[in-house]
Amino acid sequence: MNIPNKFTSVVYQIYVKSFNDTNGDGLGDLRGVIEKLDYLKELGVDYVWLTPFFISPQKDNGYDVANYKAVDPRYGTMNDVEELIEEAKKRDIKIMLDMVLNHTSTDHEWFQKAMSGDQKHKEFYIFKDEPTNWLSKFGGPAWKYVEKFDQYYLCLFDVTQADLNWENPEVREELYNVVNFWLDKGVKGLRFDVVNLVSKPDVYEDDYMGDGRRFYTDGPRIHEYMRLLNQNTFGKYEDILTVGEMSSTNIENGVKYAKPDRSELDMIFNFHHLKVDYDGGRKWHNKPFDFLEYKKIISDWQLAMQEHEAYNSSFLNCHDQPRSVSRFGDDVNYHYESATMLATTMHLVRGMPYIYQGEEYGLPNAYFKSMDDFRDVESHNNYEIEIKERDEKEVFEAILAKSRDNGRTPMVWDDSEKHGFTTGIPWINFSQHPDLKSAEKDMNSEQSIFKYYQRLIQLRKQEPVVSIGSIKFLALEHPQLFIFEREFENKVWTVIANFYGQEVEYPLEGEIVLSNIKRNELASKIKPYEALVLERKK
Ligand code: ISL
Ligand code: CA
Repeated sequence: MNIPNKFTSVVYQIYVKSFNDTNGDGLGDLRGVIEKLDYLKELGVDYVWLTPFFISPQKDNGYDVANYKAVDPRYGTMNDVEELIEEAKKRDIKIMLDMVLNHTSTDHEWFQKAMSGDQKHKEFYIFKDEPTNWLSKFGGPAWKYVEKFDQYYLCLFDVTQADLNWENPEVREELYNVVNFWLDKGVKGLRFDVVNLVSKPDVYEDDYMGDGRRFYTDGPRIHEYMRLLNQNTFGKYEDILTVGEMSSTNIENGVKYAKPDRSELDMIFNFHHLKVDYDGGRKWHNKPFDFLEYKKIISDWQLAMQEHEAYNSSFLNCHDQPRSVSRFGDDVNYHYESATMLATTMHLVRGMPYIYQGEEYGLPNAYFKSMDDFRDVESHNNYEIEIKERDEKEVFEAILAKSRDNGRTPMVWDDSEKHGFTTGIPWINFSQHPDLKSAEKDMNSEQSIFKYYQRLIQLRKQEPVVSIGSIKFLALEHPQLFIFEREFENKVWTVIANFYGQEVEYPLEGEIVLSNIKRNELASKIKPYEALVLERKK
């Protein structure tokens, strides 16, 4: 059976800075990625997505690009990128790059020219005489005053990340040019950063109901822009995989972005399922995750995308999120079970699984001891804002739970002092979890999370029921179990996952395909954090 690549592939995300350092400066680098290609091949992934390594002042770790077509020397050289593409290709691995096209660094030549008064380049950005009351995603106002012009420029993220003016066709042309530059080098995948924010409204007005996002999220011309991007860049090729990172989008727009006959993108990331532990919708206010809400969001998105033949992405981790094993699992008492249970659900729903570095051996949250350990601009900005209003301890707890740095601690390759990540001083501390397990230790253990991921990846390649089967959800009201069925031709797989540390009764029927607790009979209760796949014929 010949199933298109899109359905059988798995993506592995590398946060270059924290992956593998080969020259002892404490920062991961491109040669470090080349060095680990065999490891990735062994895991069985098809694409490797690299977070930005372009020239950047690193105010937001490379998401503030100062030159899209040059490699930041701290990560390596253009030759390294070319070698990486080549070496990956030898192993049937394709490279996916991160395109940050909503904003540039204020160090970018375009912005520098704008600041020198060059009108053409001023129109590359969004300068206004009056600001609105919109808030930045990283805290504080979304406008920065420039005395020289007595004007403000829009910055939805850090003040050093100026939003580009996509209404200006010259800007779009320049950005197509950037994308084509990398496609010409043999890049086979593209991840577009916050790309649903690029269409800004015609009129800039104050938001009396929120932080302004409703005016620029999935903005008025967004679908037109996605089609134009497609036509002018990757759409000219046969085999480029695309994913758009969609900030606060909704199902209706999500379907549009990913519906194949609209010629926009292959798939999107949405984050609604990763906000179920935001108390009252506020990121820096913790609450235990709302399991019923979580299941409802996953099933609503899955079913809507299925109905429109649009493809999903499936993920719990990335460089902006706390670690799933700490957040939804139990990284102390059921480390292996909860890591593999979560992986089972992510790999067996309908869509392309994204594995984030370290996830494959259950890397936990950072568990840092003080704010000095944190590097992330969002964490520091919000800490300062929140302690003005609330108890400092409570704020620190929230940072511990939600900081993006949870996902940015270096890889723990082995049990040596610097964990095989570096010979120098790592730019950010290793996770301080008291029982930190290395990739090497996991690999040699009876219960290897890595080996379980290998199995899940193989199943996708061997079983059409995984890659192209239909999906339906069961028992959405069950307080403890996540249950769904996949179906292809006469084969039905039931996936049962216990999201909690308590046993629970549930009737079981069928043949065991996969079990994360080596279950060999159906008579007993579902164990803590158990995941089970059962097959029956229709
Ligand atoms: O984590 C967030 C803040 O709570 C999100 O809003 C996040 O910033 C959003 O998902 C956008 O992320 C992407 O663009 C940012 C960059 O900092 C992130 O690392 C990137 O993934 C700006 O380029
Ligand atoms: Ca380095």
